[in-house]
Amino acid sequence: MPPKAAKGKEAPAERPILGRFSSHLKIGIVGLPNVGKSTLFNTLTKLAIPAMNFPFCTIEPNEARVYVPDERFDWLCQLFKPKSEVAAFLEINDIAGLVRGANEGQGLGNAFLSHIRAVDGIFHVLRAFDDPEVTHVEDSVDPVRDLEIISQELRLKDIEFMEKKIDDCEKVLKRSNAKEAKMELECCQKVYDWLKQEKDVRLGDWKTAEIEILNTFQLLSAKPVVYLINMTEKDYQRKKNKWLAKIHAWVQEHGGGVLIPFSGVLEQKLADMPADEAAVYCKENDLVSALPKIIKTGFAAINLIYFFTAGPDEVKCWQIRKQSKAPQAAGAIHTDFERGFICAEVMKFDDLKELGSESAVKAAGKYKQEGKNYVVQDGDIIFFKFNVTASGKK
Ligand SMILES: Nc1nc2c(ncn2[C@@H]2O[C@H](COP(=O)(O)OP(=O)(O)OP(=O)(O)O)[C@@H](O)[C@H]2O)c(=O)[nH]1
Ligand SMILES: [Mg+2]
Repeated sequence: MPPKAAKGKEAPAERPILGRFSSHLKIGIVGLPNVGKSTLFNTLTKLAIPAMNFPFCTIEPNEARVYVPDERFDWLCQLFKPKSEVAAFLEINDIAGLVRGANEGQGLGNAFLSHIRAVDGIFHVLRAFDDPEVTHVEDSVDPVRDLEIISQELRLKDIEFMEKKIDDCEKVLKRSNAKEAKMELECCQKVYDWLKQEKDVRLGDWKTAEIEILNTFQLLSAKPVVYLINMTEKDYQRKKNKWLAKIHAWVQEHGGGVLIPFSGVLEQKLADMPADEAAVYCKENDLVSALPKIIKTGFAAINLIYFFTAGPDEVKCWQIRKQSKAPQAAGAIHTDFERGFICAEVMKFDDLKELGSESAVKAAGKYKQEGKNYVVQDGDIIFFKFNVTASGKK
């Protein structure tokens, strides 16, 4: 048996996450032209109707912030009836359709690919609906072929990027024999070979040092993907579509991932109805909008979580990256909180819900003081203690 970890020592740190180190992350809607990307994006943004209690904020015509629905947040707001309520949000970008050959500049080509580079995760929209009225760039509906096209385009662009990087590293090495440059070259070659085997960077088992190098590249095939399957309302309602099993098999063969069926037409219809009418329509037809699931899944896919601060003044979701430790999480509120961090007082949402009040949680011994190595968990309710005088302020 391995020796017991000394008291106060934490388990070995998890490997860093592939992707930008930031809590301002976004997800992009990607797919072939005419598969329903903008329809999906527009229905998401239409949820701004205040009556639906689902506000959003448009940044650019093709960028929106959509609030993340969360029953825990709603429950906390009910409990504290705060003056201010701040939910978590997901930033979504609608990206123009990609075509075969984009990596060589076809269609919007490089501009398109640079838009993908700027996001942290991908909603890959697949067309699984037949409609002779809606043209298909590849002339027939075949989402499995489309999966191949898109994933290949992204990898080809990464290969091109890695070729340049390898070139750069070799140039640097000619001038000096720096250890870092050598390490970077080795890593680049490894990634390049991986891509050449038609594998996405996201699926590699990279070492910590390699991930640190990879995170400076923003490779397209390194980004997490959620597959959204656009089908007719009828197929969505009966949960059957002839492509589903094939798409599922393809995704499993390519490293796995989350698949979410939805119907663009249905979501559009619901978004165009008054909220009460939409609710009746869903009930009568035994339907549930897929949008909340899409938003929640996208948020988690780009490695974001949030913790709550909750009281009569404000109930707020603070977005942080998964694996953040308590001082970093405190820094999301204010840099002073991070600098002068003393401890985090943490309640688990489920405990508060079960016991009903903070004092009951305390009485049950479930109100915990956590130190600087505590890894914050999604849904933690936290009160930070910090020493402001450390920063020279009162
Ligand atoms: N029948 C049917 N048509 C749809 C569905 N979703 C979108 N469409 C139609 O398909 C066409 C293209 O939809 P968009 O949402 O603009 O497609 P897009 O993927 O954004 O296309 P690009 O921006 O050109 O890449 C429009 O005429 C939509 O009305 C769907 O679920 N079923
Ligand atoms: Mg579009």
